[in-house]
Amino acid sequence: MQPEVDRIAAPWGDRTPYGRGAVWPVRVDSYLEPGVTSDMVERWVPTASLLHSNGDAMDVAVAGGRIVGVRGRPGERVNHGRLGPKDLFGWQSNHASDRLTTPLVRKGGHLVPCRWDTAMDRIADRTRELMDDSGPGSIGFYTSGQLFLEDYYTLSVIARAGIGTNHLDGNTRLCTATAAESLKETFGCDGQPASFTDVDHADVIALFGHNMAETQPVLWMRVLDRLEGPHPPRLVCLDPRPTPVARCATVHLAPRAGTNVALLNALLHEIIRTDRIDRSFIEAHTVGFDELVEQVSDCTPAWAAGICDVPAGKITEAAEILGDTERLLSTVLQGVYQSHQATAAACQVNNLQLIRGMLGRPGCGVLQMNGQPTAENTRECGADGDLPGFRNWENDAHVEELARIWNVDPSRIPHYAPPTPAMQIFRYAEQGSIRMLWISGTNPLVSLPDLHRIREILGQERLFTVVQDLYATETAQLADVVLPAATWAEKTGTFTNADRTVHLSEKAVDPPGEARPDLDILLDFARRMDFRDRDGRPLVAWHDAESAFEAWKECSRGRPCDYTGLTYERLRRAGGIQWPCTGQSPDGTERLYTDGIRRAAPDDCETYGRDLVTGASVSETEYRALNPGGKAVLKAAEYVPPPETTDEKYPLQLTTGRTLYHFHTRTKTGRTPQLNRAAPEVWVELSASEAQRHGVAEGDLVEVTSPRGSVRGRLRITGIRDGLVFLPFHYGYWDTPAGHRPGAHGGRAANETTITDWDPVSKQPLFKTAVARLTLVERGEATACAAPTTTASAPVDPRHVPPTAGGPAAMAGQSGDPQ
Ligand SMILES: Nc1nc2c(c(=O)[nH]1)N[C@H]1C(S)=C(S)[C@@H](COP(=O)(O)OP(=O)(O)OC[C@H]3O[C@@H](n4cnc5c(=O)[nH]c(N)nc54)[C@H](O)[C@@H]3O)O[C@H]1N2
Ligand SMILES: Nc1nc2c(c(=O)[nH]1)N[C@H]1C(S)=C(S)[C@@H](COP(=O)(O)OP(=O)(O)OC[C@H]3O[C@@H](n4cnc5c(=O)[nH]c(N)nc54)[C@H](O)[C@@H]3O)O[C@H]1N2
Ligand SMILES: [Mo]
Repeated sequence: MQPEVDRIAAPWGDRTPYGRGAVWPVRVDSYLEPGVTSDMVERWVPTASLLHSNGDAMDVAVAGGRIVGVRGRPGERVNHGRLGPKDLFGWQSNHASDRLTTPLVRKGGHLVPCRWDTAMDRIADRTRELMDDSGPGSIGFYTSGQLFLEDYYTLSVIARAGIGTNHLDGNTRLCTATAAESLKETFGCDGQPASFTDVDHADVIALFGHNMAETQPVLWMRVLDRLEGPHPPRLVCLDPRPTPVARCATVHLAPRAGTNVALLNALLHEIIRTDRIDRSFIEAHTVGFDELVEQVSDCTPAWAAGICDVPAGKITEAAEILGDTERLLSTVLQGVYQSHQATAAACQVNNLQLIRGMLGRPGCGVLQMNGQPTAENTRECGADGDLPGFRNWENDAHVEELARIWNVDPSRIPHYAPPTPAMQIFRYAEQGSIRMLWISGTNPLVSLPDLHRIREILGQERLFTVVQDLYATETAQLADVVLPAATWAEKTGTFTNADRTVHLSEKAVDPPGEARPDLDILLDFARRMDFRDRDGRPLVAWHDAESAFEAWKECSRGRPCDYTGLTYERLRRAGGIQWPCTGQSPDGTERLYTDGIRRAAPDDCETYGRDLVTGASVSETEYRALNPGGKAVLKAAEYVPPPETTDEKYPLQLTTGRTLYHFHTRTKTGRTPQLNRAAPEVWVELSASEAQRHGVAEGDLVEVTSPRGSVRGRLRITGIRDGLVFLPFHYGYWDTPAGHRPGAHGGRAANETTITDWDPVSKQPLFKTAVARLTLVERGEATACAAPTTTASAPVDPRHVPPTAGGPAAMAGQSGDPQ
């Protein structure tokens, strides 16, 4: 192993191969800012990464009251010391010179600095006024997957029992709503079945619409190390782009965007036809097998080949690999969740695991992945469209239990209808029934679909908006009140990664200026509003992160996400622990469903489910008849074509997504020199033959236009499937170079082009299936496209494109186990 590596040029660092069932070797990655050596570090403060859902555990180096670097924690189950490029460099954005340092209020059309009292009073006054005049339904909250558990739980209590509004959701609706929904539909309840350690044991790893190499680089290092060791696993990849995952796959299926269900139904068809199924498992643990067999009976590989434009032989080959293995691990992410028929497709992956009996054993399971670092907590705490503790809003006993915990009357917790999904909250704001929207830790003016519309909604005079963020984002600039938040390493709290690992993240340094932890802001609001329980005591009875955590533990007791065995002290000593963690399982729980399905019984389940094609609710009576014994439900779905189809005017399919070096709307990674230099500007991906058809070449400035709007960027010719154009969605307008203006012809944000539409089951917006046309704006001549060359955007012809590298500024340490 080299002691130092340019982690922009080599994002995954050096290999430490290991064999099946062995322990993944330790490699400690570290980065200290120039001029700082480890003997100058005064303290190392434990936390985990807040720039993806992997939960990479790390120590923050502090010197002179500042963060000066990070290093991976060798003893942690998730990363064994490794860090990804965003983990290594991204903390520098904490120190950006344009952090918000005071609250701002709108005066005469401008945002001007003010005191905390002024800002908070303005919010509390408006809340009271609206509650009196229009009722709690006029107030909405749109939160995040990037705050901490303690923040979400507090917000959930404030919104649901304090104000009594049903309009509370997270940007998790754009992110992991389908993960949650597919787990509810199949297993009756949210909760990740598998564990990251399943990578150590699997013989086949199938990645469905998941570019793990770029979006969970440390988990991908684990896969790469297995691929180089004895008995390597085979990979199956379903993705229309030549991602690093696709390049390592034994079979890469690159379907037409929006056709996942057709492909998955054909895979199920083949596995059933060739009798590669586990009949005793199906019998013991599932219902619905006959309906599934019926649904996929005509879905031959030849049929799917016509729909997906994938050779039938490749589908058969994939089915053989998936069907023959003894240890199958599947992962699912946005290529499924944000594509057409999201929940229907995600459920077919669950079905694949179930009919093969691949669940609850080492190497066998499904990871319906999370994306954001704390999305799991948004879901658990009910700061999204769920009740806290995965409780069922239609089950009166669940609502009563919650009311008992909060000591309020059950009627105070809205449960007359399902909690309002984010896209509907924006719709209500558009129509004028929601008059106040409190946005925390998310930047909808870049991340929501169809930005033209979102700009109009948030720009309305009659809508009072509060934005709680670190920077003056595109969204903050339209707010009535802006609250400066402290973030990761400036505040204490817990969060939970995609395989249920809970980490404690400790405060390492003070926030800049008057910025305050999100929890303090919420507690301040609760105090000003004077919310009371039914005995007249404060509804929110906690005062800091640890006491909020203790309150949450009681709410989680007996639920699938049981935290009662955890304390801050235990997390401090042991590092990450997987929930459920109770008196009976003090060390946490590696896998769910090791001895059968546990949470699908009608009295226990989180939902009675929905029809996968129409989204129509299944009634309690129907569910009791379908699944009296609380087994897993094999839910079948027919393929239906995507809502937008290509035509003469819009001949290309359009999809959007991520690159390794940036996080979302770039508020952090755009302020990190090493990361921003690696991918400084928006680009457009097209295949070589499609480029030829359009008469455009690498480096040309092109415009991508959909029925909603357009984006301008330089062309990168890659191995993406023909007929598809890809835009990264990271680029907004806060650091716009000349020529890119919001809403103007040729914007910079991919969401100028995306559609206002969502999955009927999970209500997750469709970011990955639309149509567009592409036109030449200006020849590139000698100008190169700045898209990364190390990732899915690698050029097919690298000759005239400078390779992505970080140089001396990106050299990071890597070493074996220090002990
Ligand atoms: N570097 C980086 N890492 C991140 C993030 C980030 O912004 N940057 N964000 C985090 C978050 S919040 C999330 S949600 C995750 C997302 O992580 P991923 O889901 O891995 O990332 P995406 O790029 O959104 O989409 C994955 C793939 O879906 C493919 N795809 C598009 N349309 C279709 C389709 O119709 N069918 C199939 N099968 N595939 C399709 C795309 O080609 C793309 O490669 O990443 C997390 N990690
Ligand atoms: N076209 C297209 N659009 C997409 C996607 C796609 O693939 N394609 N993916 C979707 C997905 S999966 C996601 S998750 C969303 C992400 O979309 P957003 O949530 O809008 O993206 P971020 O840039 O992460 O916004 C988080 C905001 O919170 C602020 N923040 C960070 N830490 C803290 C904190 O501790 N406290 C507070 N108060 N604020 C903080 C950041 O500065 C930033 O402004 O985008 C979605 N939009
Ligand atoms: Mo996400």
